[in-house]
Amino acid sequence: MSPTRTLPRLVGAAILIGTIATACGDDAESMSAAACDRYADLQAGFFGDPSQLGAAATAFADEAPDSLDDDVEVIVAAFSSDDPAAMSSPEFAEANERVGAAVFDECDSVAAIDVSSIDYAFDGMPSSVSSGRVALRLSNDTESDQPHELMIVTGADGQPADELRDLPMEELMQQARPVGLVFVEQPGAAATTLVDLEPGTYLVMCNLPVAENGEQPADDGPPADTHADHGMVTTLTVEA
Ligand SMILES: [Cu+2]
Repeated sequence: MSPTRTLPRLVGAAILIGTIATACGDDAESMSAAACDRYADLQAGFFGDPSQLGAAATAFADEAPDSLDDDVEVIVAAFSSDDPAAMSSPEFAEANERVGAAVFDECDSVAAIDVSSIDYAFDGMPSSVSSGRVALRLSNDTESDQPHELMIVTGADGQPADELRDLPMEELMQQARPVGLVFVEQPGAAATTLVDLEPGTYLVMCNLPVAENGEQPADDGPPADTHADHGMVTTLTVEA
């Protein structure tokens, strides 16, 4: 075969390989729709059977981009562990923040909301949002070494948010159904959730106890004030 006839074939093959390599490269570098769906499933799993969280994390890992492999491995190990401390390590916080950033930047959503949690308020939380999949990133900007969370709840029996809000905390938690949660233990860290919100009114709150000098109150001690008692509570209207 003459060189002049071989060349076009080689060029053709190179273009083909190049196309395939580029396609794989894209897939490997960013969050696919399937990866985003599995991340939303994993987040919803916080409110289901805890023994299924490891499987949900693995399902996400199967779809997550290769570029996040190391971080996803840390997340799967933490979610599969019987030791709750696995989610308190700085290594988990960093991996969770990086994966959350990819979700926040790359997953389709009706709104991507960046909220700062301070002592004691949510900064940047809108009062309304369109229904559908919302990406919500919470950063912990405490100045007193507090962990913070953002929990989205609705009435388990259809109670409107305003009615829930007026209840004492213990009763509120009995009557509320959580639909979204982001927890950020380490000051300066951030985490992201993907939550599918239906139209309605919701309460957004941080139910963690106020810590003294960074020390959480003992479980068997007197009931502590919650961050919500100090102002970390607001309503969210989800428009149809
Ligand atoms: Cu808080």
